[in-house]
Amino acid sequence: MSLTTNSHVNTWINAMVNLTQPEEVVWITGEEEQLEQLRKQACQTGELIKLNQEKLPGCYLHRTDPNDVARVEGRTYICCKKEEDAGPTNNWMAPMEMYEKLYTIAKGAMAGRTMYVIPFSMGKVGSPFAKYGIEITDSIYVVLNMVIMTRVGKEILTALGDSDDYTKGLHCKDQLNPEQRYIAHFPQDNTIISVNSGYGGNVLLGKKCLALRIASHMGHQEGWMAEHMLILGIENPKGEIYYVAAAFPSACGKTNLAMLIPPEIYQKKGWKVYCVGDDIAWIRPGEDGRLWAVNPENGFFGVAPGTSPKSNPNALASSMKNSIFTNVVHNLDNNTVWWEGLDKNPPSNARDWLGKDWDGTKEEKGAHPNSRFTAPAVNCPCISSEFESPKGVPLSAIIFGGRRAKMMPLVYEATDWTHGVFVGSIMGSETTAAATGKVGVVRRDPMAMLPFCGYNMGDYWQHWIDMKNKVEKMPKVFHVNWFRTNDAGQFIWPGFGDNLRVLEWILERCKGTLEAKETPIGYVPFAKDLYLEGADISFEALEKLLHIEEEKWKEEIPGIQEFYNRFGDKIPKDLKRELEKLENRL
Ligand code: GTP
Ligand code: SPV
Ligand code: MN
Repeated sequence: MSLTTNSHVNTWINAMVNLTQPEEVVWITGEEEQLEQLRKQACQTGELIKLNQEKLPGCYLHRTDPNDVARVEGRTYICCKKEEDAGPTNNWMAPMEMYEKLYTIAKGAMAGRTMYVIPFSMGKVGSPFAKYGIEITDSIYVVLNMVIMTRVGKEILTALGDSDDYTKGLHCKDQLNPEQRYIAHFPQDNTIISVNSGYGGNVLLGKKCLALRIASHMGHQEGWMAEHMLILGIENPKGEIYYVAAAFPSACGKTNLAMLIPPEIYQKKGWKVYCVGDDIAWIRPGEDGRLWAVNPENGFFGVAPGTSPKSNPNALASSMKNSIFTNVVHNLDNNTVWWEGLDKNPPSNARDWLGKDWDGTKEEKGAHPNSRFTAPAVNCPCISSEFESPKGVPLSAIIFGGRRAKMMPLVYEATDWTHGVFVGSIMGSETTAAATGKVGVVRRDPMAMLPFCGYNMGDYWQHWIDMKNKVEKMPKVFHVNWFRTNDAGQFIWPGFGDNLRVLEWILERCKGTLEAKETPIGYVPFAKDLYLEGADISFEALEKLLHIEEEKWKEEIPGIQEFYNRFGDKIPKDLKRELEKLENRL
């Protein structure tokens, strides 16, 4: 029985039922009773393992197929009408061709299975900026994750009314065949189809697929921006709160920065940090001439390894109830979970992420490097009071960052907005386990959006540049790198909570209260202006982290040129000019 009289929705659902041939259709109402029934069912089939309910109330463990552990960028497509609108950084296929291919795969794919219909909202239901979607899936795991990551239930259908303004998402696990795995986006039809995967960003269609790829296209049309950014609020001892957004590539520190705990000495002085979002920001010009950001998500899909009471106690606390763990170690002694970096005591009686016996003495890791927790945002001890605010928070600064072992300074500031867009466009970062492929190779990842921009990246940069005509008081733009290493391969900057020291400098620059050093790449702090009291780093080491190695920067130029050349006419003139200016200054 359909939960709505919306004929657009019902026509589409009927077509998908005819195509996929499920045994049964279940609409997700959002009611706890129904969800509890689904959890029970998933435990019976082994899809979920119910964890120790005293230590981890409401928590479950899931293992994905071993060949299905990360996003698959090579199999992710933007199927707009014209190939040039997808641009050189996206895979493209003509919409008709892709529909045909995927409908062939989806045909009968739910035979003998149940189809779940999930009405969901990205953003607060009823807010003018919310985007509604309906995901069809044959996976209970997807249902339960979507319930945490988005707003799910009947109220979305009420808010949608008779409108056809919603994203259609079809997900079929099918055979989990990696050769037939496709994550396809049809921006002109507001449609997403994902087949043959059961993993995170490939199948939780509200997240990367809707809130970044489809939404970036919408933002381009409608005059706003969908970005791969955390949003955090920083309260200084005077009680003033400033908000910043930061774009780092996958597994490069967004969740950590979004929930950071100030160093003790900062806490004593009265500094506080509030998390608004850890992965996605929708950013619009506000009526007051500033840029405002909302987090369209409702939970965190965070990297487990490295999350510890020391590195990120807030993320850990968030995942201690009503959460789902994916591909971590199962501790059989007390029916809890473990991952590398949680503590120094791996369980001795356990199963690894593959479900094999594991005792912590083996060479192989127990948790997959891209193992994750799915945790409700409300669990976060430092969640911002503005988290639910429909208009979001005003941005003082936008911060780009990457994972660079060499060369890239701890922090630098762009000279103006256009230069800031340039700084974002030339971002490079070492690849991580968040996507399949080689790890640790430097690649260009503009604005951390390489895998997530739903249209031509050249047009995207122009859209960024043009925002300055819509906004009077643009945020200042910065670039950070927490990941410089010494000759022994150890991180030099202490990172994590100590990153607040860099944020403090950034806020001072936004207020205009601090001088900075002019360099060929932009403004860099004088080492004396970063507060180091209580930090595990010497002044000399900091000076090195702030030193601009001009020779190494010169070596970057040809790579940037080559990257820009791939965009042909689409490369904004302003960016070409910024590159020439950089070259001349070096
Ligand atoms: P996605 O969810 O994939 O978008 O990742 P993310 O950007 O939210 O990354 P996350 O905060 O989960 O961090 C990923 C990895 O980087 C973890 O192993 C962290 O321990 C590590 N990390 C985060 N912040 C820092 C830091 O300041 N310094 C160092 N050295 N490592 C960090
Ligand atoms: C990322 O890879 O940037 C993530 C995880 O946030 S996923 O949802 O799988 O894309
Ligand atoms: Mn992410």
